[in-house]
Amino acid sequence: MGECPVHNTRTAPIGGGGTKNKDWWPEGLRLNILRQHTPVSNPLSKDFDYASAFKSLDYDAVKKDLHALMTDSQEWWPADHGHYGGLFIRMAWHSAGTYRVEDGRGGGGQGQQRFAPLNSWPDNVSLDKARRLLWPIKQKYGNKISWADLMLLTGNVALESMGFKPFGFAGGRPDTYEADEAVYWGGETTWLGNDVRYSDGKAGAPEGSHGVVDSDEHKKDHKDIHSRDLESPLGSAHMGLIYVNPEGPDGVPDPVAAARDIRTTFGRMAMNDEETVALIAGGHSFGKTHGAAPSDNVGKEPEATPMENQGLGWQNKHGSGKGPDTITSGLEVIWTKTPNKFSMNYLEYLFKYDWELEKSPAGANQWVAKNADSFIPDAYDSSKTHKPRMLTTDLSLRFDPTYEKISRDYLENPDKFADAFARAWFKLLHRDMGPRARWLGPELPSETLLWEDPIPPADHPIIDETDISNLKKEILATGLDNTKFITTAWASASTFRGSDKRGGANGARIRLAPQKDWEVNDKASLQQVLGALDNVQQKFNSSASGGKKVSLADLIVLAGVAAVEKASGLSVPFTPGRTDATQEETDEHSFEHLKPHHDGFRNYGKSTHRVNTEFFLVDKAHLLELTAPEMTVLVGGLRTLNANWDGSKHGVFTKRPGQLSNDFFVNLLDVNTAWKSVDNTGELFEGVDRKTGEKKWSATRYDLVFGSHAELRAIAEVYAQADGAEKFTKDFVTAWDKVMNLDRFDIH
Ligand code: HEB
Repeated sequence: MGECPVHNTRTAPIGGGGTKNKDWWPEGLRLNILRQHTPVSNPLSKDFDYASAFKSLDYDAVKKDLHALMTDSQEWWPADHGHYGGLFIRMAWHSAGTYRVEDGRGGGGQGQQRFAPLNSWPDNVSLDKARRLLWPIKQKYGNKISWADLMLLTGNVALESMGFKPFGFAGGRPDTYEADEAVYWGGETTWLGNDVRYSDGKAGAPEGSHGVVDSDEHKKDHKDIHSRDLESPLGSAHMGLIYVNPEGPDGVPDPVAAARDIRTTFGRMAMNDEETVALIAGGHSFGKTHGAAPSDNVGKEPEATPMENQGLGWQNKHGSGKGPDTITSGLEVIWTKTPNKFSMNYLEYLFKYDWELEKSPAGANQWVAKNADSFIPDAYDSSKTHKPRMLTTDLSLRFDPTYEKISRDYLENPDKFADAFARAWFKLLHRDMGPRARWLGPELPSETLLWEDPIPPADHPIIDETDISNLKKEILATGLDNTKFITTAWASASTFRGSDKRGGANGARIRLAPQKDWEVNDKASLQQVLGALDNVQQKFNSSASGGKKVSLADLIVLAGVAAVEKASGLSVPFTPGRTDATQEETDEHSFEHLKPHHDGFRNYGKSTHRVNTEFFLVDKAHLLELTAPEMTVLVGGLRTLNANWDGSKHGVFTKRPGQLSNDFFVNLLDVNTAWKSVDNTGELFEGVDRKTGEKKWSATRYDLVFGSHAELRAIAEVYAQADGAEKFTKDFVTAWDKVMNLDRFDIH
């Protein structure tokens, strides 16, 4: 650990080794995140459908095996206090807890804890053992249960096995088979560093922190632990931690300052103060921490451990290297007197005792109950006992005034605490699964939760082919500019993010707060479209036969379909069945995280001091689950359709705007046009005729990147070729249809 990953020259001269493009041009735009998790990296057949495999799983049998595993202590990695529950809860929590609400990435939905960097994160020490303990069960049930589901279900069963009743469980998380490169985990180059995330993207850490200090000038920008701001969208205070430093911010044992970090990082996980207290107090009702001796006894992490260890990292040469000699966090704490049984002891001790700072055997800051007897049973030696102990971050629940109120309330109301913990745990495990249509298995809660972004089921017959073609005529007869139907349909569908499966056109939430007021949605034009479609809807719903109804969500997409058909002369598929959610079913605060600050498809937003405009386009394309060719064809098409958010002409390289054509690519690649930057920020460009100097076009970075970036240019050429026009319109329609249906988990 601790080796600088960017200056390692020991790479093989074969097999893709050597100095690569990302080393030569570290700031170059990369498209690699648009081609991950494709069939070529997946050993399962292309038509393997995880949902149907899971439905054939003997769920009760898996749970029975998991229950038996909990107390089946193995010699190679013995169970503390005779129970693996604590270890498995930590595994599940660290699997799900990487989720960040700002971009929806991270989380337990893909089984990524099996792969780097997560499998080797310093915060995930010993979880390699937890997963290996699970292997016989994974092996037995095969493809019917994914690792992603199994790791989380095991956490749930651990709770049950220790006397706590969880809120429910849903399966349905298909595995991935390669490390996910799309998540920004931070810019630091040392484990546990935080020199970049708190200094506005510049490397340079404060005195006494674990980060790397490489410039005095940057040091003074780095605000102290009481005022610093965590870089967006990160959810943790250090590179390689799930949340915060257990010893306190940057190792300083200050529970109040630690509370500040906890609030920020748990907030990024979509948890409020009540949920945060419930999770920490609930979680630390179980298990123990491990710091039998200094961490220099511990070998390399799984990614770097010698081959003979078969992926089991952190080989420990202290004593037996396991059981009582285990070194995980370097802290040595047992919170309660029944670590393998749920109780109120954690909160009880938190307030009952005075806490005194001490060093763990590994030298880390932790707290011991001053005036307590030694009554907590040792994990292995029945003749030994311990005093209650806590981490700095546990004391935050008492010494932060807001957390204190909540903690005392939970202590006095055990049922309320149990309910809050059960709900927060369920949310933690399921937050990135998307709508209930994806939730599988016999243990779904019957209560609808607001954070599900519920979509009501259709309570009426759905429109048929004849209705669809009549409605299209009605829509076009409103006389509104076609472009407005296209931008509205795009605005509605393109809130979807594949990371946590939120957003999309279903629910018609574009007519509700906060979406109706987002700048990119051009309120005036949106209201015009919604008004017109509302009339179409009322007319249809009051006269249709057989109680049929059309939802506004369907009409918004259908209007886009009708407009694209008119602009292209092609027929565009449409699948009805969306319904409309209400404002009460919409958590405004939570939906605000879906707000686009950039949308290159509508030419919206520009560079920040850390990110060039065109990177936002690729990032958005990734959230829309688009390939590089799909991204390309959509941008080119939307430009000729004149669909810029503000009606500007940037990138509208055509003499016939409104008609779907490959003109964007033909004109962009026209060698007779010379481009020059026309503002001093490098955001806007003008294209002039090389001979006459006459101005022909204007463009943004979103537009010109398709001519300047070699791989995007290669795709653009395909669409600009003599044989590209027809392919272009067909591909555009296919990609358009894909975006419109990204959230249709009810039908696919
Ligand atoms: Fe925890 C453990 C920290 C939250 C659950 N943790 C633990 C440890 C530490 C921690 C350091 C130790 C490790 C070892 O082994 O050594 N946490 C922490 C922090 C936080 C937390 C800092 C924030 C504040 N947890 C949490 C949560 C949960 C948990 C939220 C759930 C819910 N943990 C846990 C458990 C355990 C731990 C169960 C035990 C494990 C065993 O036993 O193995």
